[in-house]
Amino acid sequence: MKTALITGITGQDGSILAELLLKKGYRVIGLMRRISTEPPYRLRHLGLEDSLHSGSLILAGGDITDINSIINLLKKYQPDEIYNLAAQSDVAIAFEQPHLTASINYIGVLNILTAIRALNMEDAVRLYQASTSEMFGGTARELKLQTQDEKTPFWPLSPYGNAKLAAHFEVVRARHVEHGKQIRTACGILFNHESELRGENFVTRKITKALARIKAGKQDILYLGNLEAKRDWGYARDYVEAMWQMLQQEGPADQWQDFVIATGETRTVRQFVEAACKCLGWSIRWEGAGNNEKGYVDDKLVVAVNPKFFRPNDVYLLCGNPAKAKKILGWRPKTSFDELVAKMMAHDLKQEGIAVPAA
Ligand code: NAP
Ligand code: G4F
Repeated sequence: MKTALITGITGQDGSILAELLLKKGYRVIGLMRRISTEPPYRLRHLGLEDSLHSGSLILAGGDITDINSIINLLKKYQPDEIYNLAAQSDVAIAFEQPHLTASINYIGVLNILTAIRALNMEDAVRLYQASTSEMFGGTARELKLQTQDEKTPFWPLSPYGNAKLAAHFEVVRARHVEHGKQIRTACGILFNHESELRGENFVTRKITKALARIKAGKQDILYLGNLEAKRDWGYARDYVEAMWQMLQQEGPADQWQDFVIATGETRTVRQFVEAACKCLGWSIRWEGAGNNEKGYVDDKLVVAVNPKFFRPNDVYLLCGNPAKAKKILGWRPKTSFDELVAKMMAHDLKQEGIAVPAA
């Protein structure tokens, strides 16, 4: 039985990856901060409590910024694979808390690499790093690139992107060490991926949750920031498959590779709102522009812009080209944009007690 360590197990990706690895027969160890709710609601939602009781899923207390937590975990559980998903993953918060973001998103990775080396585990372990399309940041605007792939230059525009880029290069460097032991590492440069378990602070879930509440008569208006931003949105369940596939690479460490994981399609935040409204049978009519733009359903105001949700710098266009992942890993997204929105909308309607017609 293989053992996998997941940092960030209480998050969207960590919980869905845990479910996948348990199905594959792994013993899964999850690093969990003491401040997380217990048992974590996403793991409960996925019905993983039995795995906790049987011991195939173990939640171990610790913090990625505390190197002792990592050393103790590696010593105790001797994982074959480490998935480093722990992060301060909210880009807007990163502008307000850049030091905390750097500490979790960059120093956290250094802690893992240092612990692997200190315990002489370089040959025994494989490391997945959650890199991000935010590292491409301004490439569309500055370099006029309409899609991004593994060869696209990085141009981060946020403290989040900066910290993730530093971590990315640290992890890439670990497999190219010239004098010393190399570690088998892979970075997944994942574009935005969402699900029913997406944090409510991210725009897609904020939209589906608010529209369901508006439908239920519990909320009047959904306030958003930049409606023009374009993102390449995929389904998280498809994306965790790619994480696992990346760690099944063969050959010596310096031949391991990083992969862009994306759908290859991009849409504005405004289009996401329209698609979510369509699931409710609503047709939204936009009036005004910029800070005064408003969305009406019939004559009811449903969406308005609030400048407090604008960021000091925003990434205007992300659209990944997953051709390399398709060719080498055989990975491709299974869930379409419309299916993704429908799944999220149906989940949030159900949470509001609204019956969803069978598809
Ligand atoms: P998420 O839902 O925000 O989950 C983040 C996880 O990190 C949570 O389990 C959180 O624990 C944990 N964490 C935060 N600080 C920690 C610390 N100091 N020590 C230990 N754990 C800590 O994020 P996600 O959407 O699943 O994303 C997973 C990873 O992929 C992140 O690294 C993110 O940056 C990256 N990524 C995400 C996307 C995307 O679109 N979802 C795209 C590209 C890359 P608590 O429950 O205690 O807060
Ligand atoms: O949903 P978002 O907060 O996601 P963002 O910033 O793209 O970051 C997510 O994806 C990254 C991968 O590209 C991950 F690395 C990262 O961890 C995270 O998972 O915002 C998407 C877009 C932005 O342009 C934002 O300005 O939506 C725009 N937006 C407009 N109104 C809003 C809002 N975003 C949020 N969160 N809230 C709003 O009201």
